[in-house]
Amino acid sequence: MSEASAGPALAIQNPFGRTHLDLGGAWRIVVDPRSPGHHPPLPGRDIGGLAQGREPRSGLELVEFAFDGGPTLETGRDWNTQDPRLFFYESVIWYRRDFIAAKEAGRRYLLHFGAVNYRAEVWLNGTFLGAHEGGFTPFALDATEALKDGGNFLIVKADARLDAETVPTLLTDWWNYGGIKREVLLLSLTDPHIRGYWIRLEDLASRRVRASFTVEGAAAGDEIELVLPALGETARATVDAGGLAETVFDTKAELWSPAHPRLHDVEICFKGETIRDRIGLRMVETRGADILLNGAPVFLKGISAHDESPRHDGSAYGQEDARALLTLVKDLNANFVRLAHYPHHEFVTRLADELGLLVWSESPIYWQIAWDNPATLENARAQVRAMVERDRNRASVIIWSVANETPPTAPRLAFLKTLIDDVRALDGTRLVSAAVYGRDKDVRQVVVKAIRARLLLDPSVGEAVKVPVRDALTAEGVDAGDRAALEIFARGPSLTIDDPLIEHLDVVAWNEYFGWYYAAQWAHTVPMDEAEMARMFLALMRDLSIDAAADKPLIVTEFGADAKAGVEGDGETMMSEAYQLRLYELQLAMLARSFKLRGLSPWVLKDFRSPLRTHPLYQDYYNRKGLVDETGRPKKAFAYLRRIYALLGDASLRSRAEEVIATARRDPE
Ligand code: GCB
Repeated sequence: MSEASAGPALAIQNPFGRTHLDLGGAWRIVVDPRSPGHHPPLPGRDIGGLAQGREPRSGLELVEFAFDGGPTLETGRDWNTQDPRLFFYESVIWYRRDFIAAKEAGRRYLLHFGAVNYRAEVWLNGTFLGAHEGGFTPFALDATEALKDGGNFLIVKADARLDAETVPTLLTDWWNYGGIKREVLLLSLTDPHIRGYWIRLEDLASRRVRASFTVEGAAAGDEIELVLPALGETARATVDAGGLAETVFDTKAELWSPAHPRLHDVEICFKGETIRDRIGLRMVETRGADILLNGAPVFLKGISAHDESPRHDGSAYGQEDARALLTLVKDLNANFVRLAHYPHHEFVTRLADELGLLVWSESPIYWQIAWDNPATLENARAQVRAMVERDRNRASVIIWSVANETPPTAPRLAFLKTLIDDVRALDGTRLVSAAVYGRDKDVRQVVVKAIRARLLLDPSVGEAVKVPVRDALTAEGVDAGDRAALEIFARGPSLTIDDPLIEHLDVVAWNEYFGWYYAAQWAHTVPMDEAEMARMFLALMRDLSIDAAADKPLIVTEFGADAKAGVEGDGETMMSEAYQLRLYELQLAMLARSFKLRGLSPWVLKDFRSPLRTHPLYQDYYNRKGLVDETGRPKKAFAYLRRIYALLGDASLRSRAEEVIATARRDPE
């Protein structure tokens, strides 16, 4: 098969639930910063490069690369944290694994990859099987032809290079961990076999369940059996000519919820083989500004988290890391976790099902993307599709998010609208969202106007400040002499999220940085230094309220402050735990005034690696907005949020506003 005609990279449902050979562990590698292995730099000569695993036939054949004698790396993990020389490495590494397979006639063999960041090309025994782009979602390549009964060699070129056209681009506030980061499994399947299935509650009152299957290979007329053994329920579906099968049945099964995360064992029987899974049944909808879970309003007490573990440096891997991360979330008394900014491992969403956590799952469409490039759109669509298809069976996942903090331009709207339509077509049973940053211009108009009005109304402020402030207001068309108008701006400013994208979302999600970035960002708009502006911002938060320009639920998906664990200070010392705590108190008091607020997921659970955070004393390549440090040690704000979430129980922040505010005041600094 030529490289151009290699088949599409289709994922397969529940790879661990299939007969498989685990190809994880140590693989031989070649670190290849300029990629000569693929295209030997000698014109007119082709010895097959690294991909073909070609050995020289005599001592007079020039070969300048080889796996043998070279180092190894563990797969299923990033490369950056396995060798200090690779910490900042963002280019190509070739991986090779030799293995023995027992190939049976009549079966189909797929190579499944949990995730390779960012681009993967795969050869089995010198045959090119296919390529995949996107560092956080699974793909599977057909290996039936190329696989040998006996010894095999598998070669993967992992390329972590990002650019302006990739998804995401090079500019992210997280580490671009490279490599074969998740599992590699050789799946042995019947022919035909079930590639995907989706079992979900369709009607709450009747407990009607719909189960859909996609079958690969000719199978029209064949029967699939779906069994819930504990309930003694069996449903049957017949495969049609297109390889699809569907069945609908009423069940006695109990519903899933955070309070009762009831999962049901299911068995899917086809061609003499059984796939086992554990499925929760629940309904999520919105009504006005409410999010309803199984018909009842739910308030999302959440936290955002990157896919890193408190157990070690680097990106998370394995069941233990998933447990460590979600244990911290449970310790916080949260019922909701925002898995930012890309799909985390399937272990995480499966464990969230078990633990009863509601999940926001997000695509890596982040900040600036090549909105006008059709290839970038196709890439984004494939990544979103893979995210949805992988986790459609997880009861925990209630929100698909298509993007984070993207600029409100027309090309971006068209791009994201395509993705939103895709998500709705793939899964009409969940809510669709995207985190917006509130248009800077509008935030600035409201808050800077309020601050200017406050300055003019304050008798202790001198004319040297007031004159330019008056001029600025006049230039914006505000009568700076109208005291009543100034009081309105100053006393109860209200900020309305009106990004045009929200019209297309089920849930409006807003990332805001009051008390952190905004004062530095807008200090130049008033004749004051940044510290004065920061104080005014903190004071303003006590009065500000937040709204959304739609009758939809609003959740604040980010706010936060960096704090280096153990750094002493007070409520006026940025980077200290005390400042972070103060910011959380002020934020919660502010958010408690919002009528539409139905949840929050502050930024962020744990300090995480970022190439943008270089301050040697406080950051050292960590974003320090974690409520716990990189080893999992809680900072002061962790205990505070934990107490608030306990206090809320099932109630909303607004309904307990007075107690929340009082708790903050009692809190020692
Ligand atoms: C944001 C981004 C997030 C950053 C965070 C920060 O708005 O969504 O990825 O890490 O701010 O710390 O600045």
